[in-house]
Amino acid sequence: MADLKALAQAVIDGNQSAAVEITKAALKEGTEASAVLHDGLIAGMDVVGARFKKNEIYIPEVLIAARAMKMAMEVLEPELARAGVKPVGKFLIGTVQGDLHDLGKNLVAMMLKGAGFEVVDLGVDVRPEKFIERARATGVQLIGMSALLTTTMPSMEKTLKALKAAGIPAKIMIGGAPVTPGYASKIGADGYAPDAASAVDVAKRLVA
Ligand code: B1M
Repeated sequence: MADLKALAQAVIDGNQSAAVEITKAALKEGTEASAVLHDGLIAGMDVVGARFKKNEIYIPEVLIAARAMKMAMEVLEPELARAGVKPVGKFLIGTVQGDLHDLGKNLVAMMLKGAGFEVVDLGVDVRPEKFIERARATGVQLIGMSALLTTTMPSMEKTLKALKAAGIPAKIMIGGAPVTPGYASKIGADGYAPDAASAVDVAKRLVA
């Protein structure tokens, strides 16, 4: 039986090799990829976030934990994506300008792939011009923006306005810890989701 508590602890400790090995072992013995994700990796990162908030740990520890989670997520991604059959839509995603947080955005991208979306990931610190250029080049139906800082939320509004001004027809959805449904409607986004699982529901609704 896979020890997902040990996996959470590996993330907390920033132990990359343990995080990868436990993830591989759990998948090999048939543990659901979503359980590995939620009960192992996200559970560990939640503890890291709470400790960081209380100043019990600092940025280097958080970064090391985030790297461990990222390495394990690379192992998990094909399994999460396996459920997808044919693309139900094309989705362009990125973390907005000024913001370097990508774990949540990567999870959203993975879940979308798992749900059958073709995902174009622009990475982090994405300028509005880059969103416009890639949206034009790929002809996506949906664009997703992620922000984890209150100071980078205005980049969402700036990007959204730039996309509209450039005549990009794609629907736009936003998310990230500080983002609220109220903010989404205030800036005129077509959708908002609080987490990766509901992001899939919102995306499906927007392409329906
Ligand atoms: Co930063 N950081 N960080 N950080 N960091 C937060 C966000 C913070 C809340 C910590 C705190 O103070 N308690 C705080 C922001 C405060 C605020 O503005 N409200 C903060 C700060 C201040 C900073 C720095 C400014 C610190 C500094 O340098 N003084 C700095 C900024 C750098 C920058 O971006 N320019 C910084 C740096 C970093 C690290 C590099 C060390 C690292 C990021 C590593 C990486 O991402 N590769 C980091 C981390 C890891 C965190 C915490 C601890 C964890 C974030 C995370 O990955 N969560 C975070 C504290 C916390 O959240 N408890 C914190 C796990 C992830 C799975 O959840 O990203 O929320 P999340 O994604 C969720 C949902 O939000 C949603 O679905 C995801 C999955 O369910 N979602 C979407 C996300 N995007 C979506 C898009 C959608 C839909 C849903 O549609 C398109």
